[in-house]
Amino acid sequence: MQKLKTVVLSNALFIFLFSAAVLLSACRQETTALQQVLASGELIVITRNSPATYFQDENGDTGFEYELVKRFADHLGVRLRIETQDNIDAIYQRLEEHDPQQPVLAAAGLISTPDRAEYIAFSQGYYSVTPKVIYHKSAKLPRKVEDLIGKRILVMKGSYQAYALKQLQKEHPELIFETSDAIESVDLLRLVNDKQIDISIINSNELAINQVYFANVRHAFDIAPAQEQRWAVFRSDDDSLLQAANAFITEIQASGLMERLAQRYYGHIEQMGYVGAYAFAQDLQQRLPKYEKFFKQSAQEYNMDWRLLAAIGYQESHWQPEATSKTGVRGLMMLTNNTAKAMGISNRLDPEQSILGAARVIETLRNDKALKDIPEPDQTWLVLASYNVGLGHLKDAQKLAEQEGLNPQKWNDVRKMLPRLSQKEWYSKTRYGYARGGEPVHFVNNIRRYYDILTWVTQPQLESSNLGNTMLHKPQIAPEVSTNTQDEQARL
Ligand code: BLG
Repeated sequence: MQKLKTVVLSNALFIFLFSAAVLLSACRQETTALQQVLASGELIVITRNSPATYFQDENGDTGFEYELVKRFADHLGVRLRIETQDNIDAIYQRLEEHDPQQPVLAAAGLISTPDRAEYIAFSQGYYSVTPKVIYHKSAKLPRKVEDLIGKRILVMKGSYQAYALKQLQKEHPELIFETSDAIESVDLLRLVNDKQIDISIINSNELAINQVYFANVRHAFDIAPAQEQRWAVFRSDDDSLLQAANAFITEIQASGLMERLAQRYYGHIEQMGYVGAYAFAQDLQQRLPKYEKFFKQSAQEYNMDWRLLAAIGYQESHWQPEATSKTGVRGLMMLTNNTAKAMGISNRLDPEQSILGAARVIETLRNDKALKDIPEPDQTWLVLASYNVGLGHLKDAQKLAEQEGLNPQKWNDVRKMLPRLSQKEWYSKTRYGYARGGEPVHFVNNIRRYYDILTWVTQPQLESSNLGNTMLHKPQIAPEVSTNTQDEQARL
């Protein structure tokens, strides 16, 4: 009897355990990767540290990929956990070895190649790039693959570029190249810039971000047609996370957010042109170091970001202390005679004094009652516009904004009004009258761009370079940069 009881009991226990196991596994099966992410409240993203993907500046985490995945996490309503790997192979390996209970997404400017297809599933494309051959400007321009033969070529291990070169080797067996898993695109640019290698291949977006630092680098032809960058996950039957990513990508492409982000991160070549970018790179190395200490001193004295002062200086004179405008305004920071006098500056052509004068103008403007209570970053942009066009005209534009039902405290609204100051129908009704109102809009746009570039110089990736060593790394106060449109979908 006792024995029977035990058997019955152990049978019951077995049935119970068995059903529990079946139930559990059924539950597990039903929990998709997306549900796991939502339940854990956290999206784990694997990326790499590079100017085109993810890096940190004085405001914290940033980078094109970072901005995208941060918005994706917000969209899912979860926290973002960023994890970096040292190279592309390591990123894919991390996907392959991930704990199935903790889904991970890779967002690192990845491009799909057939050799990854077995283990890795890619999202739809979100940004198109072309792989560009780069070389030193003193070398002969390579025009075709044959011109690369016999050159010292180095690319990132595991990258699309390495894959593309391998494909080309089938037709051109004499094409020899090296790969390294210890370098990033910015290192490759530096190696070409310093003539330590002849050739590398980097994506157009990486070139766009970095061209301004490497004055000796030029790009030749595209080694392959345009490729789509994609996010990636470990390949499995469960594509829920990838589906959610695809829906998100479609959405931000349709809303124009993707385009705005791309403009912000990769747009300065488009705006400056390659020639402008080469010139900036040169001036960054040759001119800025001479005046950097003056920018820092004045910025510190008036509690502002030295790079903002430097960006104004580049816009005003390309860091040339003897610059003269058509209207007779002079010096590195282009002070008018009256302004110089008002700021206690005796010699406008002395760069140290000119910079100090400019810092005082900014300090005066941001303490003026018309501007002092305006939140950042708008205050900075409105101060800059006043620096250029004068506070009276700026106030006129603010008034026009108000009359139009716009917000006089928002740069995006005021900048729409400024050009009206050169049209009689509008300026005739203003207090201060005619002004070349288009100029301050252009002025502020350019300064923001230069300021962004100068900010990127402080990227950790560049700190080891010669260029990085000449720059100060942390500002006193960093006004928030960005914003092209209204309060908008985040900072852009
Ligand atoms: C600015 C002054 C403002 C002044 C306005 O002119 O100069 N800013 C400085 O001196 C820093 O103070 O406003 S006012 O005080 O209310 O009269 C208006 O007079 C300088 C501007 C003028 C501009 N650059 C700094 O941005 C300039 O040189 N424009 C001419 C360009 S071009 O050569 O004709 O193309």
